[in-house]
Amino acid sequence: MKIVIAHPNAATGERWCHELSQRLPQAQVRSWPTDCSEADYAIAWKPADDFFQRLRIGKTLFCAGAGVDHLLRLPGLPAQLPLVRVEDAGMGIQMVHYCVLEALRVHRRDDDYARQQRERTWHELDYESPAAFTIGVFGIGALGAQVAQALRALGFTVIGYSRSPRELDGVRCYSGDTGLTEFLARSRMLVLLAPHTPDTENFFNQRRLAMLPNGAWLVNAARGALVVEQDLLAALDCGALAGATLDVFHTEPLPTQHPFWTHPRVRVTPHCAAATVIDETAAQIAGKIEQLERGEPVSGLVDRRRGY
Ligand code: NDP
Ligand code: OXD
Repeated sequence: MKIVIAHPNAATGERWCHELSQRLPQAQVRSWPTDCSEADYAIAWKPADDFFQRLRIGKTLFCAGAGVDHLLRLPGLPAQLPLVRVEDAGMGIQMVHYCVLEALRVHRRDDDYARQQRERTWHELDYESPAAFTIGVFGIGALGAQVAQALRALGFTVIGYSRSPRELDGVRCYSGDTGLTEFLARSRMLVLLAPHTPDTENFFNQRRLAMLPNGAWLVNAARGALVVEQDLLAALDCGALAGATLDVFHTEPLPTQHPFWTHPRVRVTPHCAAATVIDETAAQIAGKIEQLERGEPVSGLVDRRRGY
């Protein structure tokens, strides 16, 4: 069995090869670029544009992360090639920490206390019960559901929104157009954890950002393409939004001249909310390859029509 790993960082690619070879000793595992032009399986993260022209993948393509948008956009992706994404594999706990950190910062008014310290002001600000602070999680799949449950365990009121109707313990879940209106109107903090698809691209435009309560906070840990950057800047500048924590952007790395870098109401992180944990992910993928070799179905198969 031949497996090719394509990763933009050569050293990371070599780590992948090592982890996969340990788990599938019968396989020939190569790091891309390689002289081989055919493989049974490939595992890819943001491969070069000519990847599918230069490699024929016989059985299945695995994405080395949760979001497959970069692979679906790549020219020459064979229409019938099964594509499988990573399901959690150590990303959930990181995403929980990222979003909990932001929720506590905003709810406990961390920025205000930091400002007061700079001004040497001793003043206790009003405390609001977390139950009165509703956090909306847009996208309650593998990662979003864990984030929602963790925030709920901290006493926040948590609501969720998904493409299809879902149920989550203790979380009021919304879907559809009418659901969206109520969901957004209640979200004092909005956490984006939905994939970048044709449906979600530029979803958070001026009109939908204006549906949030005045002074809401946006956390985008999903993909930059979900948000119209100019509309977000305008909402921040006029004070309609109190702030935004942004881990993902239309262009990454975020260009040095981009206004987000210096905006007083924006916190920028470099797409680090949840990194792929190579050993856990390699174990997940190796397990799925074994299932496929036995002729069994695997979870995490991407539905090309939905785009995730
Ligand atoms: P899942 O596929 O498990 O969950 C996606 C969720 O989004 C589902 O609840 C789905 O709805 C919902 N969704 C899809 N389309 C829409 C839509 N049009 N409107 C509303 N909701 C929608 O994905 P994961 O939880 O594993 O990952 C989510 C995303 O997080 C990834 O696609 C990736 O872009 C991003 N990510 C970012 C990372 C970072 O470091 N910043 C790290 C890892 C992932 P339904 O339940 O009905 O299917
Ligand atoms: C992912 C990511 O999708 O790291 O896995 O963004």
